[in-house]
Amino acid sequence: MTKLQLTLAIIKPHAVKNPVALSYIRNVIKNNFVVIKTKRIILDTEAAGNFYKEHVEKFFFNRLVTFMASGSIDLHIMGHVHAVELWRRMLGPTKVYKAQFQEPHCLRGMFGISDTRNVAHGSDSQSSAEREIKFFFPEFSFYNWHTNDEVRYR
Ligand code: RTP
Ligand code: MG
Repeated sequence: MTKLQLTLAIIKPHAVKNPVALSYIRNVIKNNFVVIKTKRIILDTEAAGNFYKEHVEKFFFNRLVTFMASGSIDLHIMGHVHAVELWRRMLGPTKVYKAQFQEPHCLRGMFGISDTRNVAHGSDSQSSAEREIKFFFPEFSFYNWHTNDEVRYR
């Protein structure tokens, strides 16, 4: 059996609140990945800051953390042989002006509002995916999820 690579996708608060964006994104996910676990949560600013701690020195850190704690976010652990790269390709460039002008059909090109409100997060490597999945799903088993944890996307 081919081993699936896992990644973590987080739908950001403005997209969770937008029914058109949310249903489009959910369909893209469902049609391209095996969705293993999903969870809707609200982060407090401390947890959001922890999640984004690699960016603590950046000028956008406070607004990113405040925004990510401003409403519900949807977490998805999802699998594909090239999960990390495929999801980031579907998201498109971080900066929305680039997304809109260079790749208007990517998710950030279609639904991004600003560099902070750029629709969704995607792990940038397998090791980031592992860290991020453990951050939000500490009980998740990387070794036997395929036998115990797979759930169909609802
Ligand atoms: P992500 O982690 O969200 O999947 O996005 P990314 O790898 O493409 O971008 P990264 O450099 O990791 O930045 C994390 C999040 O910080 C926000 N950001 N704002 N100039 C800005 O205002 C700015 N630059 C980055 C974005 O929301 C990005 O998703
Ligand atoms: Mg990143």
